[in-house]
Amino acid sequence: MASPDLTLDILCVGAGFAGLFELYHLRSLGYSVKVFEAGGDIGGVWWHNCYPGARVDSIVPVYEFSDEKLWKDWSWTEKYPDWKELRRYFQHVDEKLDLRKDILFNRRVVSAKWNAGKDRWLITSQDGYVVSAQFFLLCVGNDSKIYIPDYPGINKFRGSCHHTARWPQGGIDLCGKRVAVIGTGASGVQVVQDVGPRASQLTVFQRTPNIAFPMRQRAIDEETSRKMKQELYSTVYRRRRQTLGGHAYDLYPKYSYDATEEERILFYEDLWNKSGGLQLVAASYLDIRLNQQANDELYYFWRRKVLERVQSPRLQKILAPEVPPHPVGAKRPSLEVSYFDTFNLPHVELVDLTQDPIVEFTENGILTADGHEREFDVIVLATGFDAMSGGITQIDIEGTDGISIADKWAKSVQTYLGMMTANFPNMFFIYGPGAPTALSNGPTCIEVQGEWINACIKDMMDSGVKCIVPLHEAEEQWQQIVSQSDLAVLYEWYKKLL
Ligand code: N01
Repeated sequence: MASPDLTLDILCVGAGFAGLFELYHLRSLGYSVKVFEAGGDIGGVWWHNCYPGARVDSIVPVYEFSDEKLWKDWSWTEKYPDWKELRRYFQHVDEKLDLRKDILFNRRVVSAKWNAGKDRWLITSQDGYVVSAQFFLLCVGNDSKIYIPDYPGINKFRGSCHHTARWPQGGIDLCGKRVAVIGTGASGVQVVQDVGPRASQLTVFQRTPNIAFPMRQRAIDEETSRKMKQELYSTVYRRRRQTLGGHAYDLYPKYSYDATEEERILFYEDLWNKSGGLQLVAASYLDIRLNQQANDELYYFWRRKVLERVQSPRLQKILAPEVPPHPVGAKRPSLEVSYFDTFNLPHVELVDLTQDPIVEFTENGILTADGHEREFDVIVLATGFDAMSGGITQIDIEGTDGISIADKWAKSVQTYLGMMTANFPNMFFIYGPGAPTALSNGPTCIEVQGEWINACIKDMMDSGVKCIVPLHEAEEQWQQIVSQSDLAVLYEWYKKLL
């Protein structure tokens, strides 16, 4: 076994919200902590996701740290800040908490092995640097491993081709360019509405229509910000820990069909016009994700709104089909400002991949099954991630039984409390699989999990316990709770809200 270049109490991987939270708090407890970050600066997803139009879909101040020393002299300019403002926020956090001195950038962790004799992890980065640490914290987020479909000829294309989460840091000038966007998730929607008006030609390749909700973006002036801090912030930070999704709002404490049809329509109109955003699902009726009929009703409400904005009957059918593509909220809702209007522009084209799949990339563009080769200057791959577990399994982490985390989780992800996994002692993960994660506002989930992990580490350190690992039985019990989150369990939970 290689001898370490550095010996620490704790090594964190990732300098986004989770890694910074852990670094600050664990360092304050007196432990030696470092963060290894694969990217070139702090911010996690907000360092990597600098594609045109990237912005957050949770509102501020919910989407930030709750620590008063950070928020008291930080003012946002928009309800949903863009990636540039989020990066400025992270710089502010760094200045306040003096974090950077303990972060090593451009240092990707590639493997880790538990040394049972010493009760420590031996962790190696891509450049061969080896760290010995008692605790190994994976703060890699749920969307750090990108997914690129295996298109034939993908390397043949001579123009520029980038995944949204690996967008060149210097940006690309897309004015007057022929642009393709593959994928219509949250990232694709944002690229399309941003780039559509300035590209000379934009072709969007859609596999599944996006039931995107209106963002209802708003500017925040200094006076509003001051008042919000004075009157709202502390309440928001207490409240966000009490709700299902870690936001300041929660499901409306009434079942859909306890309301009359008129009441339901007015309720949706109100949500649509006043709040928009994730609230259409997350502040909707209690059973909106459980009752198919109620869910369909919301879909058709949404569809009527979209049809009013899209002129072409052909595009209407592809963007907002008669049959719901999936239940509303089954995929995390995306937010849009002008996404649907963009398709009315004469130089914007929509390809329905269910009818005309991509056959291959060519030197000049993309060939679809109908024999049409479209030429592009830039191809944007908004094709998403190996989400949840991919950021962890891409690191070659070997457990006490010699089996890697990738092999352990190959068939199904097993965790205890969504923060640990059996055979991997003293290894914690935050905002990862088996936890609220995608259903929850990031900073809320990160603070709740981070506090639990920090208390656990402190307890162990204070009492001289060297090692903690979940029992297989405990893991199985947790797995049952997670996978049995069926209607009955959810109804029980929701009933508590009534
Ligand atoms: O990724 P996605 P994303 N051929 O997985 C399509 C957060 N986020 O980067 O739906 C053709 O949602 C795929 O099609 P389908 C947010 O949490 C937040 O957009 O699988 N298409 C889909 O359309 C979000 O949930 C913000 O049929 C293919 C798209 O690619 C998460 O990140 C902004 C394909 C992938 O969508 C991920 O969002 C951005 C193929 N072979 C991201 N494979 C905000 O804060 C995949 N697709 C607003």
